[in-house]
Amino acid sequence: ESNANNSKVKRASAPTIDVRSGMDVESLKQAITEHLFYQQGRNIVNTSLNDLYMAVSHTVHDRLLQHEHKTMNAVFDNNNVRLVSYMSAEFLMGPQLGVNLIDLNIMAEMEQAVQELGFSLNTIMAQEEEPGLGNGGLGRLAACYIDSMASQQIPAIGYGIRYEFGIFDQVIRDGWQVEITDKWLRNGNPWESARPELAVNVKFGGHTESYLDSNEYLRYRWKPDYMVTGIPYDTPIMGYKVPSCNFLRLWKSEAEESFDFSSFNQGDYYKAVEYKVKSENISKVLYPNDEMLGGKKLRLKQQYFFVSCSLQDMMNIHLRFDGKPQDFHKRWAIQLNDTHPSVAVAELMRILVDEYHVDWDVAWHTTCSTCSYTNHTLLPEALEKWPVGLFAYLIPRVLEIIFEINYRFLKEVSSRFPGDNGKLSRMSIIDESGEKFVRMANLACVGCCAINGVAELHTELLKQQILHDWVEMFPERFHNVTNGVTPRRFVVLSNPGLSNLIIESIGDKWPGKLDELRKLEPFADDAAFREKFRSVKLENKKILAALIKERTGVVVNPSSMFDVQVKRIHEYKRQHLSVLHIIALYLRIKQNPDIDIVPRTFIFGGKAAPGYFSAKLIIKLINSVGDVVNNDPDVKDRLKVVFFPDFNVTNAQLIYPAADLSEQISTAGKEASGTGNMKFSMNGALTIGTLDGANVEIREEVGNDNFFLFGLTAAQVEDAKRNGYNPHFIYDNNEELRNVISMINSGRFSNGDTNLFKPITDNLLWHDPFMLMADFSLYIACQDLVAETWKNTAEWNRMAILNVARMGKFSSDRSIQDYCEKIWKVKPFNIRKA
Ligand code: B1N
Repeated sequence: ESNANNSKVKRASAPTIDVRSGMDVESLKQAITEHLFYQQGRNIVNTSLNDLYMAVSHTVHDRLLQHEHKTMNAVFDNNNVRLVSYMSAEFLMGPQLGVNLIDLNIMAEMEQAVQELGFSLNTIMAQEEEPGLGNGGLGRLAACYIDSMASQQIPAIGYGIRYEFGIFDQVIRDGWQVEITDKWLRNGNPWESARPELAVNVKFGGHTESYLDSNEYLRYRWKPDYMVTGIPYDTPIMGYKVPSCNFLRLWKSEAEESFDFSSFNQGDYYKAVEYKVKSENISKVLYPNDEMLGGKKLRLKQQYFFVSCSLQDMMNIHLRFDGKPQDFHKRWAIQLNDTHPSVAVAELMRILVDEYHVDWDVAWHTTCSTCSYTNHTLLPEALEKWPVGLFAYLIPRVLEIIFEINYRFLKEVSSRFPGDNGKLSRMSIIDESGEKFVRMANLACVGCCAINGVAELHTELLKQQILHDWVEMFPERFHNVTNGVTPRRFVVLSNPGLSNLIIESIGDKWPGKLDELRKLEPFADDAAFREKFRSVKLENKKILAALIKERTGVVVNPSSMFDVQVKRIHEYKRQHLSVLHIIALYLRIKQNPDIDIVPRTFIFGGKAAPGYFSAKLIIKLINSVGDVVNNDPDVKDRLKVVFFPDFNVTNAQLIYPAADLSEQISTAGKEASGTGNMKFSMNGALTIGTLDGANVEIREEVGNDNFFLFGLTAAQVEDAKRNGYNPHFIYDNNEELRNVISMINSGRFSNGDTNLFKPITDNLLWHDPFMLMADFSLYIACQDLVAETWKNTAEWNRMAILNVARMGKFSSDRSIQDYCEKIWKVKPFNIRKA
């Protein structure tokens, strides 16, 4: 859509088979050597691995562009197609080369091409710096969803921020987390194309004024202090074995040129430089807080910046293809990934009313019909709110529009619920209980035609708790869409052993149609199949064991049970509950060194928010317990504790396939969904978990007998809190628990320092907001059952195979189908038939 032409734009059609499109081994080899020479200035004999990685990736990128070009031509030429705009502050993409080869169905051809050039594809793929533009589940979900939208042939654009620095790299020094900046663009990014011709400007600061337009209508305009330019960078997103290719459009902030020059011309060079720095800072770095409010001014600037850029871009596309501004909703369905982009509701109103002079009521209908909102958390500390003063200072016109939306909305509330002042103050977009705040969730709920939670339990709790008033007002807006993950990345790419075994048994349709895995069920009772399944798992564990040795120095036994908890470090996720279990086992060994105990390797991984003291102390505790347990001769290597540093998508792809036991042990009612839980099961790990988030549905699918359940339910947790929960009482009455806590407090894991871990143990004994004490004995009993089951290898593998076979529901393809039917009302668009 780059030719700025006022009539319909046709792109020149791309050539079909040449050095940039051929998929056979010879064409690929030729393309790689050409890229190597003309782009990297290298020959095959003097190339570095990175230059070769770049040449291979450019070769693949060329082929993606052809598909993207054809898809977008077909979509935009059809005025009846509604596109999805998935707006997210985070896209945790992970490495691109492998999945693109799978989607294009040329993995084998590329392997051979690279081999004939004298290299190995695995080594080349390992060169890739992953784009870690997200914190955890929420950002990775966005990445799975754009993969599934392309695979389901849903025309879509992912809109976000091109952070120069993604989530920090984690290193462990002396057991503590240290954060290193993630310079992911250092060696260049072969997957993106800058599109400076599609740049847009975003206003900041200043004031607003009213004026009369030529028809004597009262209008408002915003006189900003300064403007920032957004430059889009596009990355093609290929569908799996279909010709559709969407793209991810990420915005980079730069100083607005003319502004810069005016300042420069006046001779104030330093002011111009300062302005340039201030502008570029907006897309500089991802905030590393997961479910914790930062409240930083720059974060609000990031949100408004990418939302405004994206909406302007969408409007430009809409108008270029003959749309009327008020028909925006017919062209676009916007999904707001949590409240981070929810300022879109007000910004779309501003664009329609101020820039295109659409009547308020018409504009409001357009806006509400365009936007939908997904909530991802019930934790109060994650609910975004911004001081009204900050809004007024940064985006004054947007605040005025929010006030107007709120004024009209509250009138509606009082006519529906006369005299209910509590409801009015709870539902108001403005929190006026103290210092005034703009509540972003309320803005989203007012301006969106659909609101959804991310797992059945989560949606129910959302309706009962934080959004109860909204259900009474707008019951038809509420939906559940249970999360999913893409089996292309998390099984086909990361677990080739298992994939090939499945293909041998039931064919190769399942990666695009995951319900097909049901056909594996009968194989669970087939001893020969179970043996192959076991040996695939063992190979994966050997690979991980080698990596653990390399990264941590710890030697682990691949035939021990790999008991894994990888996810962000957070008290509600209860990594420390697993630590209590480890110490309990250690104590059993110390009390009886000859005890018969199932050998286990405990593997932890995950990042803590840099300012989250307790989470960082939990990392230190894990490493400290590991130092003692791993080196105690009494243990005889039966227990090992490993903290795998820098858990990211790349490392995750090596960890899930090697897991035997998946720890999903959050306090019931706290984890909205979880998605790691799904990745583990798909790779044949058994879950030990609470009835929380999507665990509930996973257990429903795999069957109660194939899931290790323990712990209080969400309702029991609430009851216990209401009735005055007393963790110390539980401690007083459980000897094993007392011994575990005393061992920590004795300084045994801290070179005699009895204070180091006090903040953790004191919190557990006196507050325990996440109820570890209440669940401790249930967890230990369940872990004993896990160990008993492990002793029966045939039974364990039978259960694991059934887990794999019953994961169909958790493909992100199913989630996307749900969004299409329940929320977006869009259908697949077959570009071959278009
Ligand atoms: O979103 C995932 C869920 O599977 C997880 O259960 C949930 O914890 C996660 C502020 C968040 N909720 N909220 C966030 C991330 C970044 C940030 O700045 C909040 N992440 C989740 C996908 O639905």
